[in-house]
Amino acid sequence: MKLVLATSNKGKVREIKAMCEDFEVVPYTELIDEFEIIEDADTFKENALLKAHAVFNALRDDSVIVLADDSGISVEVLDGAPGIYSARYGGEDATDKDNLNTLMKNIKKTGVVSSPAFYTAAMAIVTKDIHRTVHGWMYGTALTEAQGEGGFGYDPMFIPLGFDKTLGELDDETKRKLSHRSKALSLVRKILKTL
Ligand code: ITT
Repeated sequence: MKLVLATSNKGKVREIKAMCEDFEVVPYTELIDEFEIIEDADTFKENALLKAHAVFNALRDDSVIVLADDSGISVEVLDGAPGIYSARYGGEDATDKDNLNTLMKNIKKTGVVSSPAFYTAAMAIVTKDIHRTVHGWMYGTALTEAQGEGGFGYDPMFIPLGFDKTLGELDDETKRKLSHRSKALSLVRKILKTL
């Protein structure tokens, strides 16, 4: 089965490919030119659907299965921020590093060195006949100092529950076993089986 990913985030592509070795996984940017998708919905779920529909329509191929991932980190001491705004937390053209530094700085400003936090991944599957969404979560602690270089995005500042190292220090295999993305993907698989 071929899955077209509605993402241009290389970290997501790498992780989804590693978790779906039994599928042919192709980022949409290998099939058509990358284009901007305005993610202006209020929830992870609606933004995931928006991305999946945009790519499905752009591909002009009724036989494709499109998978989108909208995700982010929510920090308790910041009342759930950045949440759906995770990709642009450090500004319009922010890099992953800018976002990471902004989040650590803003947690520090509240006077703490760490805070409970969680990642959310909403995934949308769109075909010519269906559009479905699922969610996965990963709980843990957000730090004010980055540790390690592994993973992507906010991983160097996030310690998953039950561990004493950040996702920047833990190996890819460990993240794969417990991540929000892998939990959502296990539900995606159940839906794909019904197609
Ligand atoms: P697409 O919309 O093209 O998929 P994006 O990077 O803009 O790519 P999102 O809008 O879903 O994706 O934003 C997700 C943000 O949350 C982004 O800054 C990621 O780096 C971060 N993020 C999501 N999952 C993550 C993970 O597993 N580890 C670290 N950071 C993550």
